[in-house]
Amino acid sequence: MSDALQRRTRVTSSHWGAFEVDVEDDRIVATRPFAADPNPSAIPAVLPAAVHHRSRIARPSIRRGWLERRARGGRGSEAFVELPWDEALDIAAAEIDRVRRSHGNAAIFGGSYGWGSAGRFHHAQSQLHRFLNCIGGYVATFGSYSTGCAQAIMPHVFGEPFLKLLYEHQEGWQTIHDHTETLVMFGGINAKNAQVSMGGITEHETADWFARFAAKGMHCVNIGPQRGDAPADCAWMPLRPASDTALMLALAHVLDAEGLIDGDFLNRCTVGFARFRPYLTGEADGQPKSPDWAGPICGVAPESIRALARRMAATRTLITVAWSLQRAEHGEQPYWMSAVLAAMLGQIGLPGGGVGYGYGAIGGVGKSLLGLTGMTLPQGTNPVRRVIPVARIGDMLRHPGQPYDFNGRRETYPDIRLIHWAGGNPFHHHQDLNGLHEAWQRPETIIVHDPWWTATAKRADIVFPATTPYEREDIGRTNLDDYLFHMPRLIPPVGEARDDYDILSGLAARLGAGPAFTEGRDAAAWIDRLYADYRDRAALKGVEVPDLETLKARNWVRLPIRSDGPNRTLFAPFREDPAAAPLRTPSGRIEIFSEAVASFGYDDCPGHPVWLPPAEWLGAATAAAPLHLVSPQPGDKLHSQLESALADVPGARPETLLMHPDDAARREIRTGDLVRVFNTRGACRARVRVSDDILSGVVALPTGAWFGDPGGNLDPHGNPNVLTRDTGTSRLAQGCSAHSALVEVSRLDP
Ligand SMILES: Nc1nc2c(c(=O)[nH]1)N[C@H]1C(S)=C(S)[C@@H](COP(=O)(O)OP(=O)(O)OC[C@H]3O[C@@H](n4cnc5c(=O)[nH]c(N)nc54)[C@H](O)[C@@H]3O)O[C@H]1N2
Ligand SMILES: Nc1nc2c(c(=O)[nH]1)N[C@H]1C(S)=C(S)[C@@H](COP(=O)(O)OP(=O)(O)OC[C@H]3O[C@@H](n4cnc5c(=O)[nH]c(N)nc54)[C@H](O)[C@@H]3O)O[C@H]1N2
Ligand SMILES: [Mo]
Repeated sequence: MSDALQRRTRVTSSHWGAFEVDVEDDRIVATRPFAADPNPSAIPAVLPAAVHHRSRIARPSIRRGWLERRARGGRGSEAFVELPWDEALDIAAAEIDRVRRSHGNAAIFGGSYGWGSAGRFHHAQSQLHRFLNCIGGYVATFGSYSTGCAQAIMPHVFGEPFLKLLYEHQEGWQTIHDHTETLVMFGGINAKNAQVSMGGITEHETADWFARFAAKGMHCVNIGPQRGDAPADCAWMPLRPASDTALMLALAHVLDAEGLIDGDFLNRCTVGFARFRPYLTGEADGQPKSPDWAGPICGVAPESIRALARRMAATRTLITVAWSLQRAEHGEQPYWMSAVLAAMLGQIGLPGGGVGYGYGAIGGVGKSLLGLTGMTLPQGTNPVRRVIPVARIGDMLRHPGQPYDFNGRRETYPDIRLIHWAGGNPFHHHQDLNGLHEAWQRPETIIVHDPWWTATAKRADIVFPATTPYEREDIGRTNLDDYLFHMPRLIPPVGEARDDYDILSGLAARLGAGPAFTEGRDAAAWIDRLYADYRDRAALKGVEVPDLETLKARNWVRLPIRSDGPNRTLFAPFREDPAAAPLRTPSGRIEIFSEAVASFGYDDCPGHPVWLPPAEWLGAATAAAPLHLVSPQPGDKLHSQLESALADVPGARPETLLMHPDDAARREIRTGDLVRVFNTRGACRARVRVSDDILSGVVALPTGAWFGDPGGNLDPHGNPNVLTRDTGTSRLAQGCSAHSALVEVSRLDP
């Protein structure tokens, strides 16, 4: 700390970690790793170029057709007119007012999903939600693209909100290191993804833990389509995407057939095994879910399944499940089934045993920290009580007033006239972007704040240039990390950019909600208030946090909130005495069969986990679309952020498509070749890397390239979401199904 003080190092924090920043003449000129980070991410290297990039939005801009005639068509193709701030704010406020008066606030969509800034106060989505609540409310969203499916199904199984399960109750790395003998990783545990954590991650430690696991001789198995999803010294069991549930059922079948089930645990701590077992054995439908059955579905030898099941029963085993498995059609099933499999093994509640979700998905999972809450902008209450599942936005725009199912309820889509988005990029993150582009033409008005001319900003009517975190002061902290940052304002706003807070204050004032929104505070006064609240809460937990002036002088501090020793084990008290420490499920126990889920009557999510093939996977491959596309997170950035500057690196775009040598040879494709990746929904370019690190029949194209041309044309940059299917995971969860798509690939002549 004193070191940082003497060097006057200017450090800032971000979703991909802390880093040092050099500033000269009001420009960011270089970034360097943060000294205390054992494995710093390379993502910030491109930041100086991105912050000052020509793709920054310079001034408030309004689409010409909308400005002149309120024309709806033309989003994404028409030119913009730049206006002075006051004029643009007047126009936007008048339009918001018109819509709320003539159609009510339920005609305003403010879900605004996305990973805007890591700073606590200038969190764009929180700012927007507070603003919209102050002016009468908005249509909100449930869940995330990350874990929306799990957020709906897992409370039926474990009785806890999924995020609480994730962040407050999972085994720490130290406990895993000390107790786990077999680590079975569905979808791997990916150091590339662990670079990132929402709100920040200062010490990147996932890779080091795996080195220690290897040194200890822990048996680690990565089950999935890509070898690279886990560190190189882990065993790899290649598996066809979307077939995990079949494999888990077969493992369960072996446990059952060979007498390896923990009957005492099932009796004491679960309900419904007797209703599930006839399905497992085949008594119910004539099909035993045996390794011989699962083998061809999964592309795994039945003998390997038997061997793994026996090892899992004989050793302390932790099953981990990547979030990607539920970002797929029927993603409910592998999540539920993983809990059933762990229950049958009977190690839930023992240190280093049971099941965990999302290790490696973000770097914060697995860190054992004392949770310190607070420092979130109060959002008020939303008078409009309408919420759609977050990934159903395209469906909502296409089907106003139409019914849909969600988690046991029959709901109706609102009729959206105005969309207001800050801190997200739906034309990066949503599925079937050509379909979204069509649906996006329907609302009367679209308002977007972003620092850059993203594909979403280009498809808006009113565009407000937002500052980046480097152009404003903030506090960086998350309860998944043990550091606290003062994020200094490093440079003045680029162009005429304003903070989201200032933009929304300007709109609120014009809509008669100025005092309600600002409470008379400027940004600095809000930061003071949020910080003081955080300090008070920390003090209640016995943690001393420096005052704000001290933090400003120091730039950052490490908080004494690590609990690296043996930590509390998920479900240990429940395991000990389920009657005394019941779960919050209807039965108080883990639900292998859920009466609640069964009562919904959904054939795509019945009362216990089942194997359900998705519409698109290798088992349904066709001559026109024979390859399964997975679209993982990119290793060199966060989603679509910093993309404009990365795309300037020679040879960086289009994105790289990973392809197996057999699939490449059949198509006369070699490493470095440009290809067309296509299906009936769209097409994009990509550059191929041929490698046997991917299962034959599967191709991987990371997300994050900016979406170029709409329509059936060729997206030039390689955005996989021109190919993905816009469908809910099931009627129960309605989550994002990004990983369920079939495609074909052909060589493009140079
Ligand atoms: N095919 C496929 N698609 C996927 C996924 C997948 O696995 N496969 N994964 C999904 C998942 S899990 C996620 S989380 C989403 C991510 O999707 P998004 O979160 O929408 O992606 P980002 O690129 O992070 O978008 C953040 C936007 O906020 C802007 N921004 C940054 N700071 C600020 C600020 O201070 N103010 C304002 N106004 N704007 C700011 C950035 O410039 C950027 O445009 O993608 C989803 N899409
Ligand atoms: N560097 C970087 N890190 C990130 C992000 C980023 O943009 N950049 N985004 C962050 C966000 S928002 C999120 S939500 C997390 C996402 O974390 P995850 O959901 O865990 O990550 P993905 O990269 O989507 O997928 C991980 C791997 O799952 C495998 N997979 C796909 N389908 C299946 C399947 O059916 N079965 C099995 N067994 N495996 C399958 C693929 O091979 C893929 O590489 O990552 C976070 N981390
Ligand atoms: Mo995510």
